[in-house]
Amino acid sequence: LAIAPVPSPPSSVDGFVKQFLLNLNFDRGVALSESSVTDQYFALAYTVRDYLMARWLEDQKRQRDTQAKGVCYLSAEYLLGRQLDNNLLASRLTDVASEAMAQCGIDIEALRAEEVEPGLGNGGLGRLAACFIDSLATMSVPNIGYGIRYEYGIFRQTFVDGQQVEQPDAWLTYGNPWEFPHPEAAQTIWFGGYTETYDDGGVTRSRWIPGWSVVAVPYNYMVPGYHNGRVNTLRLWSAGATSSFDLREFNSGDYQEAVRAQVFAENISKVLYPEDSTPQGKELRLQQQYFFCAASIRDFLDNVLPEGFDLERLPERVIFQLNDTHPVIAVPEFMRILVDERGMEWDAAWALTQQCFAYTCHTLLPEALEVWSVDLLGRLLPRHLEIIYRINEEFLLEVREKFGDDEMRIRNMSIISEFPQRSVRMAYLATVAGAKVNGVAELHSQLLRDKVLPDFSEFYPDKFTNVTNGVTPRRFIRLANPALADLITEALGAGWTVDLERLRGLEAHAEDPEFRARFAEVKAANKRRLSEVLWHRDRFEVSDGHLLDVMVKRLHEYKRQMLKLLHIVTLYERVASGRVAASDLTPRTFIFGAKAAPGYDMAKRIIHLINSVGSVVNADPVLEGRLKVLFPPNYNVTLAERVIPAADLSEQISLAGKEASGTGNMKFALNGALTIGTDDGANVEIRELVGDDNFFLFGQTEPEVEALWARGYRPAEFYRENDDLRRAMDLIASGAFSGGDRSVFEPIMSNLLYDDRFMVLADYASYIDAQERVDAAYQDQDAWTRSAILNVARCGFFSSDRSMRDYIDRIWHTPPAPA
Ligand code: 26W
Repeated sequence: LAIAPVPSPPSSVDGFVKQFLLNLNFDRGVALSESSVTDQYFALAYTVRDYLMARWLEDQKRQRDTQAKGVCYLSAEYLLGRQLDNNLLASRLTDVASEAMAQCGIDIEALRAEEVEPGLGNGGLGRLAACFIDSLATMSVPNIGYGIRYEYGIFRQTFVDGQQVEQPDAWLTYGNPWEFPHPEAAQTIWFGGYTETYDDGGVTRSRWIPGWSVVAVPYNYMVPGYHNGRVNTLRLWSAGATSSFDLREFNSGDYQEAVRAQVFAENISKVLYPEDSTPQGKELRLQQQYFFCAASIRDFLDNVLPEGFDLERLPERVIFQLNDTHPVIAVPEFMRILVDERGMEWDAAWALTQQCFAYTCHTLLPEALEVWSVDLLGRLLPRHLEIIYRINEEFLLEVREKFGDDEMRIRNMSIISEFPQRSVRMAYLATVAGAKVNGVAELHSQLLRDKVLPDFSEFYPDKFTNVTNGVTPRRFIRLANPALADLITEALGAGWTVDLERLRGLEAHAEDPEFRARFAEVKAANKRRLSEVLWHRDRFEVSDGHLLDVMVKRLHEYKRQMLKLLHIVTLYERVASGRVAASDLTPRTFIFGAKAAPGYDMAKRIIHLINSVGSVVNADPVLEGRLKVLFPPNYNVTLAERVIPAADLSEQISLAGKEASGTGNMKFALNGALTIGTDDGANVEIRELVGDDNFFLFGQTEPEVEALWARGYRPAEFYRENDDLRRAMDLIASGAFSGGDRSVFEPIMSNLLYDDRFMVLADYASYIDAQERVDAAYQDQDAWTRSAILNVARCGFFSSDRSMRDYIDRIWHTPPAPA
């Protein structure tokens, strides 16, 4: 392994300056005196890269030499957030870089602000993938993350007259210093065509004659571990045309026709689907899925494995982890390669598949379970459809063997559903193919077994397991909350960042008044810092002394932003009607952050309502400034890193049984916010750990929800019987927040009154009651701070390092890496 010498001693500011100037001059082609902030940002990023490079190359070589078992994480989304700070932190260069930039007369903060975050994900699922690859690198577990290099990530959200307007996220406009394209390693990915049978020495076999192709170009990204010198790889695929110009067409002057193929092919990795929780059956989406799965599987088999590798031993070498159903098409692709291309017997190939794949489910909403119509699949991937049919046929034979000819059961378990149109249930295919199936929190895994896939858990009793989600403490404590990180280090010593259970040590400090005062000062400073960011960004002001009440997550009815809003309107209405004095309100600033899927009308209307209520509430002098509603647009990872450390109260208020896990809930608790939450997802585990005294529980439990549906839920009865609720809803319906227009928000109101799938009205009274407990608790600042410290101390469990250990023990069985 010939690696150029590390440019200079990492600890030396002089060396760093030299390398930075080298990059500025020779890569950007500018002199320092003439350089723009963009030039400086790029040169800084290149410099950080240079320091990581030797490690990266070494780790790739070591992996080739040792062939240790590793994880291929297949995910359509990686919501990475900004890279510069994370990579400085991982490589211990933060201080050196600041000092070096200062010597060059550059404010490093301006360079930090220059980075456009890669928003290659929608929300929880994509951010989870980013946390997991961070933890795997930090734990020195061999891992490649495979995904798609979308040219446009999640849309940029703006508000026009309070309504969401989407702008394209052109994150690559100025280039991307963190990626390494390898066009020479491009692969051809085929689609369409037909299948035919042929005689293979007396055996009839099927083969695929595909119709068209695109190329998949890999882009590699460094994934540095924290302070351990490890650098793993994230490999994202970009689509292009097989041959960029058809010369004949070009010569005949039909330029349009000549570039058509190019444009068509590039569409595949053009844009991230912004739908969240309700997949749309779009052909392009299936193309995206197959595109990155086929490229990744082939890359692993042809380029990562050594030549002549005995495939029978594959389970000793790799596990493909399916992040939800989006990459499940990798299963028939893997079977196709083994059987059609490598000539393996079906049974042997299937046995390998069932050891090499595992599936994580991230939802409970039936409408979010992906299905592909047989019609579409057969057109786009005819051979894969045949393979899926055969997998299903043999699976159903096994079911008959075990349960007899129970036709009802067979129909329920079939990978192919017949209604409303014949289609492939991707979650079922993943469950049959996977060595393990896991949910993402205890409650979710239990509901997955008992409610979503009961027949499967009976058939495969040992297949189902749980791995509760986690978040990386590097990004979400150290980077996002440096003041808290310093306080923790001072109290507990170093080491907690990679061993988060050590936070337990803070329990004792919670009893120390001086420590509490310092903790409270950190929170106050974080609020001031947020206030600056929001002023700079949106001209919002955060008043001193307010309880900061935060609800940030995708906008979805099941998450119940409407419940939060009804609380705000209730407080406002009580004062506006004169029944409560403004001076009796606990001063609160409510912060919302939420993107709605562009086609999700109700969600967009709710955004409009939040903004409309905000405008009225913020302007009405009757409140004496004691309530403020702030809704900064374009909530993303960068903003999350500022909002979460400042929060006092974390809103986790989904209807019980609907939020698979939540991961924002963990980030807030770890940053010393108290949670107001339902018994849902990982809230259940947070509450168990922090204790009832340090958590505001409200709402029905999942069995209570079920019972209410069974009895018959009539939301209008709750409206009629609760005065506060009726007044709040009537105020909205009266047009008080829409300049007298009663029609704009009518669809929201009638939906709540007559449908209310997520039981907002049923949980309202309990929620208001819990918020009154919050107000009361906030009166005693010192006791509140003690609770906040206990939240931090008791949530070490939610490190994604622990999640990785659970995956390793329960699913992957990758041996621990050498120290
Ligand atoms: C485009 C279609 C689509 C459909 C579903 C995109 C994304 C999804 C995901 C299943 C939605 C998602 O992000 N689920 C969230 O996953 C998190 C990580 O496990 C959980 O914490 C959240 O509770 C869950 O909603």
